[in-house]
Amino acid sequence: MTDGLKARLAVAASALMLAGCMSAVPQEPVAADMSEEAAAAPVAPEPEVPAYAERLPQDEVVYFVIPDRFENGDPSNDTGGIAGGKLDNGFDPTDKAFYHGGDLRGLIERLDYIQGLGATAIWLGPVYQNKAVQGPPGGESAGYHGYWITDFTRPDRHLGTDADMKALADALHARGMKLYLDIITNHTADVIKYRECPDSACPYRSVADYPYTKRGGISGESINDGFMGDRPPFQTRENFAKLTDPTYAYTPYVPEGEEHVKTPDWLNDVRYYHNRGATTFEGENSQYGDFSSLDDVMTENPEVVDGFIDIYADWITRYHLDGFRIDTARHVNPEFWQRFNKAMVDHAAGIGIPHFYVFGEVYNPDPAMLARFTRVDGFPAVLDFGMQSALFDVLVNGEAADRFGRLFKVDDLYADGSAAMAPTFSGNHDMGRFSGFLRAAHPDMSDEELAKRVELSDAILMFSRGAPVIYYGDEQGFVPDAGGDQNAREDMMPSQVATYNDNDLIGTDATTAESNFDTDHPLYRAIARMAKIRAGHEALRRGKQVTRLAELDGGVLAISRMDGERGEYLVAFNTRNEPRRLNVPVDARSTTFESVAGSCPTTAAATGVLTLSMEPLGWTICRSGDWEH
Ligand SMILES: [Ca+2]
Ligand SMILES: [Ca+2]
Ligand SMILES: [Ca+2]
Ligand SMILES: [Ca+2]
Repeated sequence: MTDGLKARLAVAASALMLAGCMSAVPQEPVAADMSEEAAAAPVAPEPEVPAYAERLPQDEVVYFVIPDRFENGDPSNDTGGIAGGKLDNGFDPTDKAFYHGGDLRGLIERLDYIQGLGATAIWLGPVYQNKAVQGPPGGESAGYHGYWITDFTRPDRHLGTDADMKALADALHARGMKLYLDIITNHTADVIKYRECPDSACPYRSVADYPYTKRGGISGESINDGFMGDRPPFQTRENFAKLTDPTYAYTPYVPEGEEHVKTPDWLNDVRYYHNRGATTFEGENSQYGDFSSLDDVMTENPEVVDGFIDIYADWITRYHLDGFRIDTARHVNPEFWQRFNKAMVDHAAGIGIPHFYVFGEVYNPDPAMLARFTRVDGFPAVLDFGMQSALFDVLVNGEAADRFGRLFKVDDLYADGSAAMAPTFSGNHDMGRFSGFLRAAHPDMSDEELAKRVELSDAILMFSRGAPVIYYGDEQGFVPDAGGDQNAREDMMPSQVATYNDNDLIGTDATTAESNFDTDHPLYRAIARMAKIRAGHEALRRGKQVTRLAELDGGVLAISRMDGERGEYLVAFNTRNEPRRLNVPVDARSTTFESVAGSCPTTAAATGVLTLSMEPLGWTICRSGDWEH
């Protein structure tokens, strides 16, 4: 709250200063010695940068929301303006696979709640117009999640209008909060079908067995004469102009009546898609295959790259967005990202967004695989699936704290500064919630222990390197059924889904059948307290991280966040159920300490040693006295 107020005051102050400068301009005498050339050069006005935009990505606490599942601010848009029933408009609040009525107006109404949690940025699930319902007869589900886009240029009418989107962005910025939008370039909705298998997924047909220059296989008739393939150095307009016949692997077509269902219109041309059949998420097909029949875009084509740059730069311009979370990043070629990511960051910088945050979803726990996307594909950051995996191994599976030690040791694999601003998380809308992992692995675990372990997972996210992401509902103790995906996309507003409403939530007698915006929930309060500590100490957000102790057999992890040359914050986590008293290495200059959270001795036990007493599943932050120079 205080930060928000400060940011608002700062925005107001900078606006006043700008107004002052502008009125002063006419009286400004032109320097006599200024060369003619310099005097004639047009002065590009520096875009005004509001105070919130000066914060670094690692300063934020990010709150991830799926808008359909949050709050219904406008029941009149529940069917998205589409007539008919559930299979037409996708609305059925009793079915976890369909729209539930949440929208952008509802989200605006709940910003006090989100800001009160200590969140400083929202990661908003995709808001673009989706194909309302997809799937074979009997297996239909809806685009409530937003990942089945038809119109990339406007919000889905289930969620609201362009004006609602603007109102949300403005409301967040007025509070000094940032808005990150989930974007997709890998695929569109499932519109394109193949003649060979119109009602089911066609198996993948590879580039070598079904080359672009032969129809339907290596011995087929010659087509696309002179096309040199989709790889560098042939990713040129001239080369792709020769790819005119899309029947190299299958015979793709757009069903009648859907010829112009996608916007912008270029997306309706089947030549801009790979059309090679279904992905199994491995090898070549990971890049070229269709993800659940979603039309996989030919992102190697420079026209496609330009098209997506135009689409998403326009969103930045219209809503002054602060970042993008990029879906399915690993299913798109690196050359696409190299151009696209730079274009987004440059475009944002040009309109006064100096730290535009692009973070990719690379669904892989291996830090080496994650890091390559920061080094090769040009992602400023990637979602830290490695951290998620370590949290799981230690807090769910009981592995030793050294699991974290090994994780942090390879932070240097990432491009410079990227690990420091990686978005970290304990669960998500795809894999499920951390509470659910704990409950599934330990059905008999007490409510109290479950709550403590969830809180500890949040503490590790909050106080170690990176920007913590809280998945909406975690702070209300939601515990989803196993399986992730739809099971972990519960409603914050009163739910009508039976399989949600029978869940036993942590720290409350409430169920998801009620409205769950409880600012007294113990997990909400715990996260708010941590976020406040984080906001109040710059080193806990930006400080270089040093691993002090990551026990080989035990459960204690201790790290220092260095406060420049002034001192350090020793942060320790006890991931096991036993209390501990132990010696932890610290900087030799840190001789005195004070507690920021938990119990801290006031002096070092010996030069460079702090003796800590830790509660079971507790966490402690001890700040050193200022070093003498
Ligand atoms: Ca609604
Ligand atoms: Ca398709
Ligand atoms: Ca792809
Ligand atoms: Ca259930």
